[in-house]
Amino acid sequence: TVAPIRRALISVSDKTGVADFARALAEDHGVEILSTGGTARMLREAGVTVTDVSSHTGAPEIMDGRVKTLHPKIHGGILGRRGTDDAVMAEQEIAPIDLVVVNLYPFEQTIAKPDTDRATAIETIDIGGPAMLRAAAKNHADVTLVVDGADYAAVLDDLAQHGGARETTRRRLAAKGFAHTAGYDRAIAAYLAGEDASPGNAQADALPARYAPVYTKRTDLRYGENPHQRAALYADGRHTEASLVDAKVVQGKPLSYNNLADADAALSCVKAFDQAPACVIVKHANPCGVAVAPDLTSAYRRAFATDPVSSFGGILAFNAELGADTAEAIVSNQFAEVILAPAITEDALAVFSKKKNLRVLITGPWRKSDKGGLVVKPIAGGLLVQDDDDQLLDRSQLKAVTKTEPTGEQLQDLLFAWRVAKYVKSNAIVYARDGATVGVGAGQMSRVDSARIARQKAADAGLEVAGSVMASDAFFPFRDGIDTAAEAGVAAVIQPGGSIRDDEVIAAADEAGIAMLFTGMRHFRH
Ligand code: 93A
Repeated sequence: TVAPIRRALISVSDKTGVADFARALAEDHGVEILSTGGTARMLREAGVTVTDVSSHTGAPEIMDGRVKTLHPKIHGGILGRRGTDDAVMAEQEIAPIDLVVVNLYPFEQTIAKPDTDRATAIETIDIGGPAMLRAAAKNHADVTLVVDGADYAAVLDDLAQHGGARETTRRRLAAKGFAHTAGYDRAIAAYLAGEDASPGNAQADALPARYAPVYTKRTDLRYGENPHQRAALYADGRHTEASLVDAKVVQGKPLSYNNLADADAALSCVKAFDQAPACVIVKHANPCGVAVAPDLTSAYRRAFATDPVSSFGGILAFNAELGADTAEAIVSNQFAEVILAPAITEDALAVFSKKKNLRVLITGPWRKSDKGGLVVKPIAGGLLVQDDDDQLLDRSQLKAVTKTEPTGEQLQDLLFAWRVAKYVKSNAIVYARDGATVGVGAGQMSRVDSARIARQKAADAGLEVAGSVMASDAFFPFRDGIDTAAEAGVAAVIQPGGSIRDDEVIAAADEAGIAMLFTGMRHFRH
């Protein structure tokens, strides 16, 4: 069935697009518009004819707006059952309200600002908005609700094509409304419980507000990890730097599920480098080449050289503005799935535009360290929640445990390799030299296998392992990992230490004349 829309109540904090929507309702469909203080003012300025809620109800907005729509003429107008309640509505002079357009005081955005005091936060708890929203959603048999400007078009479409709101539209919007208030109340509850005080509080009783925002669907994806899996992309609604969800997709086919997952791995790794231009190439969620260099083109060439075979169809991430020379270097050299950078010059975009299918993303700038996130992993019957692995290595904690100590250059490379290893799935082994990876061994069940694979990959790529350094994301349980490194000619090793066989492992390094540092910190990534 189709529900007519003759009278609408519009009361919104986020006023984006609402003037055009209201104008279309009034002028194209003859809808009478009721509105609250700020919204009414804004609509009038935009030339839309509006009736103030206060003149409609005969009750002024009072208490600095705390009570503006909480009135039987409003709630009766929304909740009245068309047919059943007609008599009482007539008797009480309650005019039906067929469309409710609300979005709430921006509570989460307000508390996210560091200078928000408690009184301001409390005043930002919307009461009238959720009351109308819930009323409209409850009575969706007759009433249409819009909480998201993205749905303005759907309502206008229904009006244009069906002369009112279709049942499917009303039901969908009602569900969306209750999801919205559910998230809103959860954020308030978490705030009052003091759970949002620390940025990523994995140990809070309830998931912290900042991790339990309302996820809204941004887009359906063609499929998930495999073609038989359905998938979609949801946005958490908060503004985050270098967001992949909000990144500008300049060109190319729509991003797939795997593209987005790999882009995320590439972005998080490249963000770890803030001292020099860096390039990260990811395949199947693992970096297969990483390099820092004086310029992005050299960084790209060296990252690619680590593993040209795996880099085919890779996801390439950069940490600085990407120019035409780098774009040329990529396009003339390889097939890539996704390129992403904080900024890309017009000239570079012109180069990329020749590759129609290549997906190009501009993320916008990011700050040096982006700390305080949570990592969530679903398990049977629940969720594992942990702080993001955002601890940086404290250099003063580094301990030289071998007879030889690393040279200055080796130390630089050890720190580079350690940084990369953090983004490689465990068991992670990274060989590196002169600010570039030489071989990456990822995701093996045994550490010595990862060491062998990294060495084999370096050999396949024609790279010399001798003289390079090695990083291991966790300690070596046996000396075999070091023996493998020694055979390959590795000069220095960085690893957490802490195995019961550390003595044996250190002895293996000493026998081979390898310098070894313990970090005291582990970087498992599963
Ligand atoms: O303070 S309230 O909880 N009391 C109300 O009666 C009320 N009615 C609507 N806040 C209320 N609203 C909210 O005002 C809406 O949800 C919307 O977010 C905002 C719009 O106010 P204005 O039109 O004055 O900008």
